[in-house]
Amino acid sequence: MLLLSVIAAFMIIMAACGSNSDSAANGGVEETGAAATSEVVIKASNWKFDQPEYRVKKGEPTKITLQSEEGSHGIASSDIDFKISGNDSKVLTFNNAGEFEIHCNVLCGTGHSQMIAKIIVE
Ligand SMILES: [Cu+2]
Repeated sequence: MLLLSVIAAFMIIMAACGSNSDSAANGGVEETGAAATSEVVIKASNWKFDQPEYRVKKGEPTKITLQSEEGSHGIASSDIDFKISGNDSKVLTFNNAGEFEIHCNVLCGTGHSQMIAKIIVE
């Protein structure tokens, strides 16, 4: 009986871990092909993004547009599955609330490492 409950507890823990790792793998970011209900424009220049933080609504398909206004830049994140290069846009749904760092992922010159901002999912 004790053994059974230990096995049951173990399976519950495994199931919980399994569902967590699914959303952790991409940080809860999905590209579903759904029509966007809002848009966030991120403007990049040498060597900054136009805002320190960008806000998106959790669970809403959001069109994220990157405009490289000066120089060639990109955005990536080490927290979530998020990557846009040059002048491009993607419709993404952010399923996890939180603050996620984004940075330039194109070696663009002396200020490259200062090109850091945040996406706030709320
Ligand atoms: Cu850069």
